[in-house]
Amino acid sequence: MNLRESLQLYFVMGSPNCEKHPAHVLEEALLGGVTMFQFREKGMEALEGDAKVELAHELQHLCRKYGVSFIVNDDVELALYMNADGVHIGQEDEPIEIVRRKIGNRILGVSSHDVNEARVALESGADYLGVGPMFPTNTKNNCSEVRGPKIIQLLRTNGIDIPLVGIGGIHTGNASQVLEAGADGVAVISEISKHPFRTENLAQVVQQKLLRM
Ligand code: TZP
Ligand code: ICP
Ligand code: MG
Repeated sequence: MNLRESLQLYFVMGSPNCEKHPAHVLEEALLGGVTMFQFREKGMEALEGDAKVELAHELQHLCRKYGVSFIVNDDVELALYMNADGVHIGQEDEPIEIVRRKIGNRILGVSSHDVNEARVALESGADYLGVGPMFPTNTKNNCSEVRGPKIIQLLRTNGIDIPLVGIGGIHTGNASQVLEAGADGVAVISEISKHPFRTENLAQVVQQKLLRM
């Protein structure tokens, strides 16, 4: 699978997002057809120190078992220490060029909210973009304003053709709007972390939509 294909159904999660053990949630999600995983251990009651590293290893092991890339959110040092497949950073994190230098040819994802941020990200060495929030979401506090799928269309018409996913409030009922707008896939937290047994439905919606486009 190339990167664009790997982004089709991108599951982002950490222990605060789960109602059952994160390893159990992730394995159900992998069985349901998740194509990429991001470990995002953030927010209230997020694990730190050894407990964070231990959970990360457990989840990485599962990703390897299913042949799915394991990406670490924000924590570049953890990603290097674990030999993760990549890193995802936001606009408030370390500068993109510096992270690129640190991680070599591992996958680098960058959150972008408009055409300018997207251009800077791709010129600075991003491999893919996470664009959002697509729809209202309660999962991320201090989330920036809802952009809607039209921001993806705007990026595409402005020549931004690198792999990208929409994120924020995406579920089985609205995922196809994000793909129609030109995304290569959808990134989701709660739709899978709260209902991992329903992953297959979402995977089917995404695959059907992409096949017909
Ligand atoms: N970045 C933009 S929106 C968001 C992140 C991490 C949260 C997405 O969570 P959910 O539950 O899929 O809306
Ligand atoms: N996009 C993706 C893919 N992951 C994130 N953590 C984010 C935006 C904020
Ligand atoms: Mg960040």
